This record gives sequence, C-alpha cells and structure tokens, in this order.
Amino acid sequence: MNKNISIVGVPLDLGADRRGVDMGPSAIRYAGVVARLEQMGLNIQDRGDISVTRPHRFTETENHKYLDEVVEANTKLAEVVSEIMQEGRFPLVLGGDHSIALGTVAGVARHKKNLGVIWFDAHGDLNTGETSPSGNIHGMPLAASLGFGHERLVNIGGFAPKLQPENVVIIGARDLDRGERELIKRIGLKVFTMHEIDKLGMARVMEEAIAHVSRQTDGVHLSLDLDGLDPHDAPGVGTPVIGGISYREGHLALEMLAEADVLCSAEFVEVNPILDRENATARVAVALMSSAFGDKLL
Ligand code: 4U7
Ligand code: MN
Ligand code: MN
Ligand code: MN
Repeated sequence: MNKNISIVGVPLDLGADRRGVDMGPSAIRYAGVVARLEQMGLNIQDRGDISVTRPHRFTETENHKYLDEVVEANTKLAEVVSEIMQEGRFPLVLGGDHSIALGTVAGVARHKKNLGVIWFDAHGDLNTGETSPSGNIHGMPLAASLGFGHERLVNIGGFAPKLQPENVVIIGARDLDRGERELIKRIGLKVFTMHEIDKLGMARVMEEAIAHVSRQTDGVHLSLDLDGLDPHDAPGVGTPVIGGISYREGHLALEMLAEADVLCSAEFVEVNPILDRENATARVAVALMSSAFGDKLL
C-alpha cells in the first residue's frame, strides 16, 4: 500500500441545496484526521484547501445550479490531484459536496487508463441536466465521469470519459431517481442496493464488489458519501436517507478494501457540520479512513 498520503480539502457546497458542507474539510481536520493517520505510521502531507469562488448571485444553466463555480473548483482540484498522483502519492480528498468527485476522478484518471471506482452512497449521482429533479450538480458526478451530461462537466480536466461502466460499482443505494434507474439498466452498471446488502451481507457484497472493480483495472478510487451510512450513525449530511449502512458494516467494507490493497485514491464527502451532532459525522469519516488505510483492531 502507498503510505505517502496527500490531503486536500475542497470547501465547496454549491453543488448541493443545503449550505454547510463547505465546512466539511475543517470539521474532518478538527476531528483529528492528520494525527490519526500519522499514528498508523503513514506519511501525511496536508496541502490545505482548494480556493473556491464565492458567487455574487444565484445562477442556473440548463438545470445546473452554479455551473461556473462548480466547474472552476473542479478544474483546480483535478490539477492538484493529478500533481499528487504524479508525485507518486495517494490523494485523500475531503469534501465538500459530492460534485468534487468530478475533479478528483479527473485528476486520478489522467494517470490510470483503466480506473476502477467504488461509489459508496445512498444515491446514484447518475443524473444529468435532463433527468435531475433538483438541478444540483452533486447528484450528477458519476454520470459525468462516465461521459453523460453537460459537456462542461463531462470534459473537466480536458478529456472524457474518465470511467468505463464495467469498472464501477455503487454500494448502499436506496434513493434512485427514474432517469438514474434507466441509465443503470442502459449501461449495465453494477449496483449493490441496500437490498443486496441485507440479503447477502456486507462481507459477500464487498468480495463481489472488489472482484468486479479490480478485474481489469490499474487502480481503484473510493468515493465515499457519508450519506451512504445510516443517518443514525452519520447525521451530519445534507440528504439523509433512512435504512442505510451501519457504522460496523461501513468499517467492515473498508477493512476488506484495505486487505485487498487495491486503492489508489479516496475522497470522503458530504460532511455537513451545521446539521451534525458534536462533529459525530466527521469523526465517523476519520474512523472509516483509518480502516481504509489498514488500521486493525489487533
Ligand atoms: B449526493 C437527488 F433528487 N437524486 O439529484 C438529486 F434525490 O451527492 C439527490 O449523493 C442527489 O448526496 C444527492 O438531487 C447527491 C434527489
Ligand atoms: Mn453522493
Ligand atoms: Mn448521497
Ligand atoms: Mn435524496
């Protein structure tokens, strides 16, 4: 495993309807991410935050709220993530709303011809401007990374598509819009909904998911939306959906990922300290990171 980790924060909330996820990187740092990972013997470099432009006014372009600002922030992020990869380090991106996956995936995919992705989320994030019920870009990053949607989102980082559908899995889905379901069927995307997790158990789901994303890839990116967890364990998120992954199932999933030793990059997104209780969700994020980087109980 790559023990050299570079942290970068993205204080962006313009991809989501509810304000506050822009404070996610601060909350996760406050929860002690650097010390926790250093204790595990990892070499941590904190590169600070991407600077995000504050909008003068609300804008909406073809059902994309704040398109300019989201594209600008993600273009910067793609550059920084690509630099980190170039240096041979592991990018660990702290969100911010999930639209930042546009930049992270662009930066990583520049260095990985066949990138695998594990998308841990209550949602599919597979909307486009045509299908989105909200116009919020944090509901679109997986579609855009696969080449579907507004050309400015699809082409962040200057190339497209970043991902092939056969190299992607979604885990934890339980709130999929009609257009997202259609896209999933059309491109044959592998989705482990809560139904599969309940029926097969998380261990079996992770075995299958890891096999699927590492079959023909040269690295796997973990995109973890804290709303994939049950709101009981992760209350500080903008779009909570009941019936989610438990704290323990989440740990098991990431421990198994660490054991498989396939990750090349990760992001933890949608932590909203304003909606949180005593920074619990940021603390869960840090605990999950330690599992993903191989922390063991014994
Ligand atoms: B998140 C939604 F309609 N699908 O597109 C949408 F339900 O990054 C929610 O997963 C998107 O938190 C949630 O607005 C985006 C909605
Ligand atoms: Mn998401
Ligand atoms: Mn979500
Ligand atoms: Mn929702």
